[in-house]
Amino acid sequence: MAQEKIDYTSVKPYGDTLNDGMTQVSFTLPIPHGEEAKEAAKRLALQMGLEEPSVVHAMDLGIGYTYFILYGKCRHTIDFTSIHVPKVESDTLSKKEVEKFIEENIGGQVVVVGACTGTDAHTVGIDAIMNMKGFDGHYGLERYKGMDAHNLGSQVSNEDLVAKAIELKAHAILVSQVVTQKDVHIPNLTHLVELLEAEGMRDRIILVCGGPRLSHELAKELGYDAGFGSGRYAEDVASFIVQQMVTRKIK
Ligand code: B12
Repeated sequence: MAQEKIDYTSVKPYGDTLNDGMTQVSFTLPIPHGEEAKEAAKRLALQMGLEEPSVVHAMDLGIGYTYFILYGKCRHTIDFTSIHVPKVESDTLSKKEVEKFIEENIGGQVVVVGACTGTDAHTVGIDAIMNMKGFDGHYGLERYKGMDAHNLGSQVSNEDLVAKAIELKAHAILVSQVVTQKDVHIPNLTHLVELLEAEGMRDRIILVCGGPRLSHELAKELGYDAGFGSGRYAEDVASFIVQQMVTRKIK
């Protein structure tokens, strides 16, 4: 089949044929299940920009709530060529390459301290990056030769994290923030930067945050060196840290 030419200045969702706009959405409304509910969902989908919406699934959630899945044709397009997202600018090396890089360019151990901070109790993200067994087939920093990784766990205060970084003479601090309700992560992440500045150590430490709703752009805005979101692995972070150490001459 010949590849159809795609106009990147005007793309829209694809279902069966290019540019048919076919889109699936799902949502819950606080209304009782029934024909009126389906009609309400369709009208809402129309307002969302979906033409010819059809309800393909409506499920009674009880207590007057209904869950819907709808299909429709998206009438909007997006200019893909106009999109530029700030991204972490470092080459991702494999675990072996990172280890070789440390041996050849750094020499000693790279000390990394990490935690999920504030009231946030979600340990899985920081464990995925730091723990020996890693995540999704990618080993964590604890398994890297040349890295001395300390995972402090969750609900760690910024004060304790900084104290540990000082005690261990850390080269990098990793912070995980998973809960972002009511923007609770913003003051918490900012507070850590303020503490590091007050200790006079911000310039000589690599400060990285991560979490499913954190972007590199936000991380930079808040005074971090990098931010990593979903789908990132230990090697992305390790590569960034070791390359920064060399560029910024952090010892
Ligand atoms: C498991 C889980 C829990 C468990 C956590 C157990 C544990 N030990 O971690 C429990 C049941 C305790 C829990 C509690 C709560 N949870 Co919860 N939880 C989840 C859930 C289902 C999965 C999270 C997870 O483990 N993901 C897997 C990991 C591997 O992914 P990740 O965290 O994104 O990490 C990756 C990247 O983001 C990145 N990364 C993450 N951190 C870092 C750090 C660095 C330095 C770097 C480089 C990269 C990095 O790398 C990782 C690998 O790629 C999510 C929903 C979901 N499906 O995501 C809700 C979710 C995160 N929870 C949520 C909420 C609201 C809560 C509670 C507030 C609920 C309540 N009302 O009590 C409490 C909060 C408790 C607290 N004080 O924090 C919301 C958060 C909404 C928001 N926008 O803030 C979510 C999204 C559910 C939802 N849709 O509402 N939760």
